[in-house]
Amino acid sequence: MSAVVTSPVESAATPAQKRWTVAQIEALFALPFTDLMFRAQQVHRAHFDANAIQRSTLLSIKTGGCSEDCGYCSQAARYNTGLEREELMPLGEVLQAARTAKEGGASRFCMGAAWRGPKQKDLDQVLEMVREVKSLGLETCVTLGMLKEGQAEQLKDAGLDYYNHNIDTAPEFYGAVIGTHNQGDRFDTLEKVRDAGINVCCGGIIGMGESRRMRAALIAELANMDPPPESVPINHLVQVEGTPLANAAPLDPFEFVRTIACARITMPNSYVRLSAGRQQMSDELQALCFLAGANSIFYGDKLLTTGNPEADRDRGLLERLGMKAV
Ligand code: SAM
Ligand code: DTB
Ligand code: SF4
Repeated sequence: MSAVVTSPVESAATPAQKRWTVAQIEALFALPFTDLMFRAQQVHRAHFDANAIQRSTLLSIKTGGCSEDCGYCSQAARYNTGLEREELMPLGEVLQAARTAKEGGASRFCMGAAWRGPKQKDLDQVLEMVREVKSLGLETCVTLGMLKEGQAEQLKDAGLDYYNHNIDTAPEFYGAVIGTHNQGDRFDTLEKVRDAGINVCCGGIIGMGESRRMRAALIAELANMDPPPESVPINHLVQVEGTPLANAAPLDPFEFVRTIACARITMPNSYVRLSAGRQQMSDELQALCFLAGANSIFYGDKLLTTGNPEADRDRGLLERLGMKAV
C-alpha cells in the first residue's frame, strides 16, 4: 500500500484543510477489499467507538407533489409513482411521531418535506415543529430543499441541530439525474446552513449508474468541504417504479461497501450513515457496512415514502453483532 496515493494533500489555498484528490480516492477504491476494510477500521477506531451506532428516525411532514425532477425520487410530481400527496402535517401529529421515536430509542428526529424550498408561511410552521421536537429532548434535523437568505438563521434560532441537504452525486453526473436545479444551488444552501451555525448533514446516492470515478468524485466533494459535513448519509438507490431510475443497472454490493469505507477514511470525524436501501440488503451486507465504518442508521419502519427494516429486526441485528445503539 503506498502512502503517497492514500494520504490527503495540503491545499495551498487553505493550508488548514486536507484536500483529497479524486485519484487518491480512486486508489482507495482499488485496494484489495480486506486492505480497504482494515484501513477503514483503523481510522474508525481512532475516532469513534467502533461498536456504537447512532439512530435517527425520519418523518415525511409534506409528501409528494414536488416541482423538481430528481430522477430517483418518488415525490416528483412529474413521475407517475402512485404516491399519494399529503399537505404539511399538523404539529400535533408530528409531535406524536416524535414521542414514539424517542420511546423507541432514537436520538435524532429528522423531518423531510418534498419542496424545492420552503415558502415563508410553510417555514413558520416548521420552525414551531423544530421548537417543540427539541423540547422533547431530541436532536432535530430537517430537510426542506433549497433555502433563501435568512431562512437558515430562523431555523438556527428555533433550535435546529442539523440540516440535511445532499449533493447526491459527482458534479459531472448531477445534470444527468436532475435538471430543475444544479449542484451549485445545493452548495449555496449548504453554505447558508454552515454560516448560520447549523450542523451539516450531506451525502449522496450510490447505484444510479455512475462510474467508480464518479463515486470517488462524490466522496472528494464531501471530504473537501471545509469542514466536512458532521453527518454523511450514504444512500443506496431505492428503485421506485415510475421514476427514470426505476431500472438502473444493479450495483455490485461490495462497491457500496467500498464507498462507505472511502467516506470513513476521508472523513474520520463524521458520522457516516448507512441510509436508504437497507431494506433491500441482507444482514451480512449491513454488517460489512458497519465494518467499513458506517456508524449511524435510520431507525423505524419507514424512510420518507419507502420501507426501512422493522425496528425489531434492527434491534436484533445490533444485538447479534454485539453493537450498541447510542
Ligand atoms: N426535497 C428535499 C431535498 O431534495 O433536499 C428533501 C427531501 S429529499 C427526498 C432528500 C434526499 O433523499 C435526496 O437528496 C436523496 O439523496 C434521498 N433520496 C430520495 N429518493 C431516494 C431514493 N429513491 N433512493 C435513495 N435515496 C433517495
Ligand atoms: C437522506 O440522505 N436519506 C433520507 C434523508 N436524507 C432525508 C431520505 C431517503 C429517502 C429514500 C426514499 C424515500 O423513502 O422516499
Ligand atoms: Fe423534490 Fe427533494 Fe424529491 Fe428532488 S429529492 S424531487 S427536491 S423531494
